[in-house]
Amino acid sequence: MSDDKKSHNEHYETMVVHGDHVLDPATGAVAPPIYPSSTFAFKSADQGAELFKDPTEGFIYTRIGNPTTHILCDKIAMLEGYSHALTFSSGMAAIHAVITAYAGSGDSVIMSDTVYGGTNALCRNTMPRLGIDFRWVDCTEIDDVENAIDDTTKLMFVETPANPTMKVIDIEAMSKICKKHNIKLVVDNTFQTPYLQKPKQFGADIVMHSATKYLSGHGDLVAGLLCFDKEDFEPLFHILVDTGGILSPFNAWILLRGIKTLHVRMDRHCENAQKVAEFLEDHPKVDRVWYPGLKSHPQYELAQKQHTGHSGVIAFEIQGGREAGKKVMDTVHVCTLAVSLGDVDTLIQHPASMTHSSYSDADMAKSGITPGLIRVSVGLEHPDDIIDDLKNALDKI
Ligand code: LCS
Repeated sequence: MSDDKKSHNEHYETMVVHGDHVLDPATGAVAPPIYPSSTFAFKSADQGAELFKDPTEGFIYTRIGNPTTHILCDKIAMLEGYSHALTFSSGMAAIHAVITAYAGSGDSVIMSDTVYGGTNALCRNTMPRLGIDFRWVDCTEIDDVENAIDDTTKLMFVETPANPTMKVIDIEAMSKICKKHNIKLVVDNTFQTPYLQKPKQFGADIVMHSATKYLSGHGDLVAGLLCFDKEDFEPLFHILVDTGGILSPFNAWILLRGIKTLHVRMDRHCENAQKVAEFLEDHPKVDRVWYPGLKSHPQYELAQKQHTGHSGVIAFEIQGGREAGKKVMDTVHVCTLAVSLGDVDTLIQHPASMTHSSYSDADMAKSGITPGLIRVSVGLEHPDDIIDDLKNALDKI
C-alpha cells in the first residue's frame, strides 16, 4: 500500500466501506472483480524472471499472489493500521505461519493460557514435535510473564478477549515486556475486530484474525489473516508461499463483501450482547457471567481502555453444571446449537465438550473452562427474542 493512499482523514466507517479500493481501474466496477486465474501470463521472458526476483511487483501464480486477495490485504492492513497483510485459508493456517516464521527448534514461545481449542491443540500437540517449547502463562500476571521469558524466547501470542472465558489481556503491558526482551508480540484480534480494538495502538507487532468470524460476519467462509509492518513481510510471505495455505480468490471476495458492513454489525452485536449479558447476570439460575461490558468482569477497567465496544461473545455458568447446560442447549430454538462465533445468527455451544475439548482436564480447570460453562455468540436477531429463548430454556432446568 503506498503512503499517499494511507494518508487521509476519512472516518473509520468510510474506510470500512471503501478500503483502499474504490473502483476497478479497468472497468469502473464498484464491487471488486474476482480473478479466479491460477496463473498470470508474463509480457516477456525477462519480465517473468524479474517478477520471480520480486513477486510483489506483479502477479505470477495465485499461491504467490492474486489481485482479488491483494485488495483484501490492502483493506485489512489499512483497518488494523499496518502497512501489510497476508491472507490464509483459515485462522489456524495463519497461526501456524506466524509461529513457524519466528520460532524453530530450540526456541520458546509464550502463549496466553486461555486460547481457542484449535490453537491449544496446535501448540500443545502438533508444533512441539518441531522442537519448539510453548510456555503457557496467565498473562494477567505480569511477573509470571517476565519469569517465563529467557534467551530462547522469540514470540509471544496472546488472544484477547480469550475464547471462551473472555479474560482480557493488557496489550500495552505485554508490548512493553516484548520490546524489552526483543520478542515479537502477536495478538489474536478475532473477537474484537479492528473496529473495536486496534492492537497496533498498544504496541502489537502482528495482528492475527480468524476472519471466519466477525470480519466475514455471515458464517459462509473460513479464512485467516495476518497484519504487520514491512519488516515482517519477508519471513511471513515465505512461509505462506512455501506451505501454500492461501485463501482462494472467491473466499477473499466474500470476505471483502462481509467487511463492508463491519461497523454496522459490530455496533449491533455490542448492543445486543450487553442486553443479553445483563439479563443473564440478573437471572437466579445463572451463577456467573463473563462479559467485558459488565462491571463484574475482572478486567472491566482494562476493557474500557482497550476496547471501544465489547463485541458479542458471552460466557456464563448455570446452576446444575453440565446436565443443566445440556438441557439449555437442547431447548433453545432462536439460538442455534453450533460452534463458531461472530455470525449474524446467535450461536450457543459448550466449550468443555466442543470447542475446547482438546484441553486436558487440568488445563481446563486452570483456565476456568468449567463443565457448566456455556458460550453464546450473540447475533443480530431482536435482543428480546434471544433473551426470551434463553429465559424459556433456563426455566426448564
Ligand atoms: N482464533 C480464535 C480466537 C478463534 O476463535 C478461532 C476459531 C481461531 C483462531 C481459528 O480460526 P479458524 O481456523 O477456525 O478460522 N474459533 C472457533 C470457535 O470458537 N468455534 O469454532 C471455531
